[in-house]
Amino acid sequence: KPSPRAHSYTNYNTWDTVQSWITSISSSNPNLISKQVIGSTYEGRPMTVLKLGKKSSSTKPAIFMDCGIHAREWISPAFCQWFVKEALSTYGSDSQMTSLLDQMDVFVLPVFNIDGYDFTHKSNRMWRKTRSRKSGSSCIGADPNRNWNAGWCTAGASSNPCSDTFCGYSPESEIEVKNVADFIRRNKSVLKAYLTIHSYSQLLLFPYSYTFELAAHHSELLKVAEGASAALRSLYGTSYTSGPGAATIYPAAGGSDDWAYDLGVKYSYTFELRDTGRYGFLLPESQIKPTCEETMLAVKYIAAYVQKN
Ligand code: ING
Ligand code: ZN
Repeated sequence: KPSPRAHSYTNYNTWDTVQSWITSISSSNPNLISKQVIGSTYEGRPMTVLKLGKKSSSTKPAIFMDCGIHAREWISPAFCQWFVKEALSTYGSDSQMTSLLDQMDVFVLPVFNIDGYDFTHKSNRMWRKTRSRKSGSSCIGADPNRNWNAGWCTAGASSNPCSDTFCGYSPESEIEVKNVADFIRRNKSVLKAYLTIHSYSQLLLFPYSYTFELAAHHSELLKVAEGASAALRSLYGTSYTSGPGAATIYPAAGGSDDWAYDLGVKYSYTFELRDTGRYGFLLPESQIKPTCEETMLAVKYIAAYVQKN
């Protein structure tokens, strides 16, 4: 088996490279990272969650962040890798990161839809869904952001297995969704925020997407999103729009942020990173660094808010 190409924070890494990076970064930083496998993908790849935070004798509140729910949104896994690097390299020098990791844990799932991500590197760059199969249909995969039990398949989703927004045969039919939902349910008592990273459109979305009804905490969610967007814009002028999913992008049921919010994780946000369509999913590697740098400011803004609330 050939060894994977070297890992780089400013390139789009293949799954094999990300997997080796997960192993090496966690073994080189045992005081700040631990890892746990939360299950396997449909094709049998391990889903590993990294837990970032200073070890503590008492239970710490936590934030969960996933990247790469959709296979072709390559800037998203690049951001999770960048976040982990920044957390480790600025702990002890950046006062905000130090206090965050002293007081809270941040769970990071670097690639959610690993089978799909691997498929975009090897066969079809524009693949979005999982890679599950079911007898009776020749079409492969379901949309892992339509498969959560939140208004499941009632809006902006398709029951046609050949559609790119296929909601799946039932809520959590996709093993990757089930694994993450189980992890979030298990850790529900400590989880204060759920962040999920997508691209593209430059939006900071929050519940709801499955209905036009406003979330119970709408005003606060909007205020925090606007603060985070302003922080992001301060670096390179990149402009983001904040709002509830249904009204800001489109109605779409079965999304992870709506599900986490209805479970009780109040600060639940979907990021749609760069750009607004010039390159779309094919964002050039030259934009990885500025995109990740500006996004760090937004994520840190939300984390700081959650930490004090
Ligand atoms: N956008 C999201 C999608 O799954 C979204 C938008 C967010 C839908 C939250 C539902 C809930 O369609 C992309 N680019 O994937
Ligand atoms: Zn997406």
